[in-house]
Amino acid sequence: MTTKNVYFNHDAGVDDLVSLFLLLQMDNIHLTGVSVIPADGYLEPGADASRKIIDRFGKYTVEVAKSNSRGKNPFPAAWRMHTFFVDALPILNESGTMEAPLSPLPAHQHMIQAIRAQQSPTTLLFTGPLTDLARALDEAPDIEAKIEKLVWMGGTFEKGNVQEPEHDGSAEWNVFWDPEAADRVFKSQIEVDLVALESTNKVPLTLAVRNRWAAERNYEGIDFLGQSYACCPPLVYMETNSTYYLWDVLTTASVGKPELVTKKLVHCEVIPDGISQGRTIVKEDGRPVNLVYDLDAEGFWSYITGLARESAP
Ligand code: AGV
Ligand code: CA
Repeated sequence: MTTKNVYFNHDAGVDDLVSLFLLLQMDNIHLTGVSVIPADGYLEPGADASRKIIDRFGKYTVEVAKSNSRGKNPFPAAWRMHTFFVDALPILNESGTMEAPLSPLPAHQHMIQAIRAQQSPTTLLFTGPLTDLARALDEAPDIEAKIEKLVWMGGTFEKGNVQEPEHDGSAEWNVFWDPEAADRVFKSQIEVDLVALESTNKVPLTLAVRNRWAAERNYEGIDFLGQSYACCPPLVYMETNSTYYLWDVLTTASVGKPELVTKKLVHCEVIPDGISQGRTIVKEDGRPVNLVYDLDAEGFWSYITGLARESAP
């Protein structure tokens, strides 16, 4: 089977870490590096949890780097605490060791090095803000030609999920954390697949999903899914600001199995400042992105549970 080079930059949320676990199970993917940015999570437990997931569930080892980027608009601490929960899961701490190497380089330089080290182009998977990519492009413009595409969970052309004073609510959080970085990346020539908020409406975390995982907890990997998502409230009565969708996991699944999603070309731009900062808007002469607007939800659930089932060592 031919494999695709993927470099993964994530921000240490529950679905970011679950995404790493799933990437490691994909036979058609060669993970060339992982980096962690402290946006919707904390840095130390984010890097530690990543290394432990690689140790426990990876068929090969992968180097992990920590970002030294800082955002403009911080995520709520209550959400960020989830990183500590995943990092503390007994299944990740049974061995009491951390073997996966930690890079001495900051994330953006680690990514530059990882892209340059491959003969063939690399697909970038980002499930948090784009700060490290914006910095990498400024420091090493040569990498742009070696980036196959960017697959990003970010943005929305419908309703935003930022509810903060001094903002109008129109933005998605990964853009809002560092709107200037998203603007910088959108000004590059890199092809972008966008998994926006509306792309994930069909995959909320519900009790039915939880129960399916619980019923199969004898599989170590499915138990890991259930345990990880145990700290997020499920969608029961109505959507709230704390409702969880499988945002990053869908984005990751679309890299491993592109036929799960349907995309359309949209021209857009990012609003870099002001009360709508981080908003993505459709604009006729804006930059093109491939927006995921539909998906095979049942195919998605069986793909990720199938990967998790096969993860047993
Ligand atoms: O906006 C979605 C992004 C995804 O990358 N994150 C969570 C995913 O990792 C921010 C976010 C929005 N609502 C949240 C978020 C919530 N209720 N809890 C935690 N994070
Ligand atoms: Ca994320």
